[in-house]
Parts: sequence; C-alpha cells; structure tokens
Amino acid sequence: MDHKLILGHYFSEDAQLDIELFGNGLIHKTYLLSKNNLPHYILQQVNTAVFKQPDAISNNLEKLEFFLREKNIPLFFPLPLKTLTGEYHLSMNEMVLRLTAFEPDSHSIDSCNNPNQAYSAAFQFGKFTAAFDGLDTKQLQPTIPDFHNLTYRWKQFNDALENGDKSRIQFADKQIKYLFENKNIVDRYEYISSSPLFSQRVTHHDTKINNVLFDEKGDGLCVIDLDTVMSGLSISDLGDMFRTYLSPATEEELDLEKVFVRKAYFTAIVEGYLEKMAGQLSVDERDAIPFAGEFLIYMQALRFLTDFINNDVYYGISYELNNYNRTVNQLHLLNSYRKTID
Ligand code: GN1
Ligand code: MG
Repeated sequence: MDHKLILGHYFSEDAQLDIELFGNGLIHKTYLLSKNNLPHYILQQVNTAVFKQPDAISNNLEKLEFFLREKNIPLFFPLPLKTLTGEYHLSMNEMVLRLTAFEPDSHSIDSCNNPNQAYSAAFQFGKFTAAFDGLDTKQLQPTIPDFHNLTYRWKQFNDALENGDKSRIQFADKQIKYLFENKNIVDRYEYISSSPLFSQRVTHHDTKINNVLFDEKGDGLCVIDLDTVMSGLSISDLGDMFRTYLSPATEEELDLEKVFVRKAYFTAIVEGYLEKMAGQLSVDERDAIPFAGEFLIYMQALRFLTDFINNDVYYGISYELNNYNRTVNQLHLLNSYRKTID
C-alpha cells in the first residue's frame, strides 16, 4: 500500500504520515495513518467484489449530507474527505480508497460489556435513522443489492446446496436441517417486507458496536462506516444490534458456553432505540422488535453457511472451518435468543 501516492490525491504537500493495519472488519482493508504516534486518518481500501458500485456509496453520502444541510439538522457523522478533484473516494490502480479524519478523543469498542454501552449505541443508531425522517429513500441507491433481503439469501443458500462443495454440504448436514426446520423465519420476513405497515427508512445495516464512536466518558458520539446505509427496515438495525451485543462472546467464539443472550442488554437496546424512534414506528413495527433478532441471527447463520458451502468466497477466514464454526455459533445464539426473548 503506497500511502504517499494515495495521499498525493488529497493534499498538495507531503502529509508525513505513518501507516499500520487497523481494526478487524471482514470486508474492507483498514489502515490507521498517524503522525508522531497520534492517529490522524483512517484509510480504507473498499472491497469492490462486495461493493461493486462504489459510486452508489458516494451518491448516498451526498444525498444524506444535502438533506441534513437543507433541513438544518445537526446530526454529526464523519464523512470521508474529498479528493483534490472533489470525490468522496479515490479510484487508483484498480483500488477504491477513501480517507476519513480520525475523530479526536474518540474510541470504538469491539464488544459490548455493559448495558449502558448497548443503550448508547442503540440511541445513536435510532438517532441516525430518525434524523432522516422525511427523506425519500428512493433517492438512495442500494450499495449492495438485496443485502438484508432474506428471501434472496434463502435463494443463495439453496443455490449453494445445488452447486456447492458436496463434502462440505455433507459435513454441515445438521445445520442445513436446522435452517430448513426454521424456514418460517423467512416466511415472516416475506410478510413484513411486503406489508405497508413496515416502512422503508434510512437504515445503517451494520450496527455492530464497533461502528459507534464513544467519547472519553463512554457516551456515544456518532455512528460510522456508512457503506451500507440505504433504504431498509427497522428490523435490520435492531436485529444486528441484538445479534452482536446480546452475547458476551462474538461470532468467532468456539466455546459455545460463552455464547448466550443477556436479557438486560436486550432491554437496553430497545430503550435506546425507542428513545429516538418511538414516534416513528408503527404498532406492527414495535410488535416485530423481538422478531428482529431471530431474523438477523438466522440470516447471518445462513450467510456464513452459504459461504462455507461455496468454499469461502465472501467472508475473510483465518482457518479452514471458520465459516462453519461461525454458523454453529450463530445457530446456538439463535436458540438462546428464542429461550430468553419472547
Ligand atoms: C461483514 O466487515 P464487517 O465485519 O463490517 C458483513 C456484515 C456481517 C458481518 C459479520 C458488507 O461486516 O453484513 O454481518 O461481516 N458486511 C458485508 O461479521 O457483507
Ligand atoms: Mg463494517
């Protein structure tokens, strides 16, 4: 990564920054740029196999920014810096890159360790969606078409069962059966996604805790990582918060005794989100809050298993059975969720 060459597209003088790998996302490559050991910028190489139209991301950012400016709504989130030619991203040597200022006195956390953090994060994601009330979401382009479309994910899974690695299909027999036995989750999603009682809103679609910045006191500052912001349903953002904050251990955990749902965190997420969104949700959307977790955890298990059967073409893996073990982990979480949340 020749960061000096990249920075030449942003600054007219040498910014003298050191570069190191940063974070643990599965999709993009992320780097921290520092000067005298002080963080200055985040540089990301966008995964263009996943985000096939990076222009859609930039267009959406322009639309969001314009809406807030026009309506004078004071919502803060870090936008990428514009290049010297005025673009939110830089296309160079077949790479798509973007540079974002590192927010001073902010930090992110990789796991949710008390219900206050869950509350603060949910408050931030609720605040984000609520701020765009009135924006016609048809203006936003899908940055990943059908990203949280469970009908489509179900189809991809079935395609994988037809065309994927036979020995892996056999190996995952038990998990495949379990997903089929719980197909009613797909059916309920289909009802919700076609019902006028469930609105399309500006939805983040990646509400894990490390996509929230916290200040020194531990209060939420803002949400980050806006690649997947597009039109969507409230069950997506709530669901991914449930999936990623309720268990003390992440999707990588192999010891399943550590993977379980903490009810107090569920309550905190709902309270934080509703603090900002209560006025906007329909009765049916509120009633579907517990379903959000089932929907998202099930979909993630389906996506991990689909990728396992397709020989790991999508998610980054660190060892051979990584995607399989993630699936087992998520199905275990789904069970615990169903026992704990009604
Ligand atoms: C991916 O890269 P990361 O960790 O932000 C994925 C999410 C999954 C998550 C599972 C664009 O997100 O949908 O929930 O992995 N993002 C994309 O860890 O596919
Ligand atoms: Mg992300």
